[in-house]
Amino acid sequence: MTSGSGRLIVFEGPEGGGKSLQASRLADSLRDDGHEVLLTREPGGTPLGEEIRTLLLRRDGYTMLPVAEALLMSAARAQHVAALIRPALEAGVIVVCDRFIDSTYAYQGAGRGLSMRYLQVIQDFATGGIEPDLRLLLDVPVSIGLARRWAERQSVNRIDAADAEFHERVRQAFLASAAAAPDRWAVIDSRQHVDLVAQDVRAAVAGVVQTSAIGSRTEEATAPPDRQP
Ligand code: ATM
Repeated sequence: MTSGSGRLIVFEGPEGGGKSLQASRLADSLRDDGHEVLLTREPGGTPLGEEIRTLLLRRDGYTMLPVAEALLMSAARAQHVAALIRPALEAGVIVVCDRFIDSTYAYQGAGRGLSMRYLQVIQDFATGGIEPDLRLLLDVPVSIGLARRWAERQSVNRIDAADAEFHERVRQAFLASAAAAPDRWAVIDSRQHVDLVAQDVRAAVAGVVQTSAIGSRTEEATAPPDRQP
């Protein structure tokens, strides 16, 4: 569980699932409901984290060992948790984060083949044990997701450019994590229209956050006429 009275809701999944758009739509709809929301992302979120992101994702950059990649992801996360996420949670804010620890397990663990045991220790060190209240897995088959990414060629990053087998291991790792802990994950089919994905996201989030707009809209829509004032 998270610390304090806030909530940590994270978007996870393979490439091309539309996480950034859905994270932003969720943040807007929670704000419309009157919640205070912090929308952020990993790697990134802080000035240092965004610089680390540039190092990690540039395609004209360095040869990078998997262990260096894992430690840089985790360094950015440590800064992010200490400077932004933990204080926000303690202040009762809903934090909506585009990727978090499960991306490290999927990409650096299953994708790159690093030891899960070491990765878990590093994540504890980086986060101080903060866990998401809900993980939204925006799932999309690798062929569709990568085609969506390559359609905007200029935005393809160093990790996107890995081979399809790598991305398949990543996707399967996310699906396996979600299947092993269905109370902590909601799996959403990202092949749907973006509006339907957004509806599924809001329905899943209603389990961890008071979403007055959803509740009242549903009640208005379903209340029989004789119960209306
Ligand atoms: P976005 O595509 O969600 O912006 O994330 C940037 C990349 O960072 C993404 N790569 N691709 N392809 C996933 C990768 N990533 C990791 O490999 N490990 C992590 O811990 C995180 C947070 C992201």
